[in-house]
Amino acid sequence: MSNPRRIVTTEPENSETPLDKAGSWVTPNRLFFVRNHFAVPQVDAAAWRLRIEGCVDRPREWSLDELNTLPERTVFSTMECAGNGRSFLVPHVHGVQWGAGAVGHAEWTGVPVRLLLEQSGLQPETKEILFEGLDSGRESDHPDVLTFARSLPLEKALHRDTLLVTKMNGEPLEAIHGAPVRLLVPGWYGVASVKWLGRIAALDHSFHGYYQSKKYTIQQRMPDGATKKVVVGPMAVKSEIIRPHADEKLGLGTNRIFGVAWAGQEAIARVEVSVDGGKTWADAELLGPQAPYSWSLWEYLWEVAEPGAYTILARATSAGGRVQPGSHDPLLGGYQIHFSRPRHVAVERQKRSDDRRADLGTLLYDMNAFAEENVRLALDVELEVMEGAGI
Ligand SMILES: Nc1nc2c(c(=O)[nH]1)N[C@H]1C(S)=C(S)[C@@H](COP(=O)(O)O)O[C@H]1N2
Ligand SMILES: [Mo]
Repeated sequence: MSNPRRIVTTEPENSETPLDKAGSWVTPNRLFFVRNHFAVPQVDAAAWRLRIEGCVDRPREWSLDELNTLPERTVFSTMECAGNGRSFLVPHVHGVQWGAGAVGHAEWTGVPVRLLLEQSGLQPETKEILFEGLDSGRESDHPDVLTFARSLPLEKALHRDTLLVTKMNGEPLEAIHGAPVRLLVPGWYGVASVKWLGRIAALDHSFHGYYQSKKYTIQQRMPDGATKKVVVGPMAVKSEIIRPHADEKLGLGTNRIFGVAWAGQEAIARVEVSVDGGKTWADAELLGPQAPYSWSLWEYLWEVAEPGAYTILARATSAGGRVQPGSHDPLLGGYQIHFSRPRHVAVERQKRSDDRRADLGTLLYDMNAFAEENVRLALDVELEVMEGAGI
């Protein structure tokens, strides 16, 4: 079957979710974007072992069968690459030239990392947890062969929603997304969610590997005006317009503006739309679940009486009150590109033949079923019981 994703580079594959075709709350696996630094490693699931070492009383290795005896948990979470949208930056910034589609939303299932760390006897001096993938290769600005490795602050690593994922959208995790086991760090930029995990180490110091000192860092402005280099972590608040498409020709009357919005560890509280380039704003309607980690779908029914050229903008606000900015902060470099990007459309006098509201039902794809199941709540209860049993 041909690859339905939008290819950005072929070796290794870096490809985007075709957002214009995937207007559903959950992004199907075959459409979910791929971000690889190196070739996909060949991993034999039967021979695979996950080593836990460092500041622990009982270092050990886990096989897949052993891991599968521990209680699982399911989390819905949006994953976005920190470089998503880089191709829209002016001036040009070096790196993979992502359009808007290095983002997706999925149902992730796996064992909380915390259960393994607790079994290993974490020592009190532990500061960070290091996660290392089984892929390796070279970068042009580094002399040695590199592995893909990232650390997390202890608190985030021990959060019950930080998972060793084996299923994505209820299906076995695919090789390209990190099989047999990848990390999911919900609400954080995708770079934290290390694929093809081979090793976890408890560290009594902070880790400064290539992918969190040379790459995936931003400058942060301090209260005294100075700047400091920090590692990209939690995702910013952002919205993306899915319809109308760029340069789409619309007719007079009701036009549906539709999109997604996400705010990392927070839920989305509000999305506003402007059809006059940012002079005036009106509230969009949020559709379906608004939950921490998950993106929300939104729509705005736009009544247009006058033909002409229009500039549409969307602006998201998180539950905690963070507001999507109107421009890219240069201190962020080629990462965390979350400003409201104008979408230019033309409205013409003649009536359109298709009805853009008719497909709303299919766009909402099983969303109500997910909300009714209330999967996350059910799993909360289950984990509590297991923890009480001393796991
Ligand atoms: N081992 C390993 N893990 C990795 C990467 C990688 O290249 N190697 N890429 C990271 C980045 S930058 C992102 S955005 C996500 C993408 O996950 P996906 O390819 O499943 O969408 O994986 C992360 N985990
Ligand atoms: Mo990424």
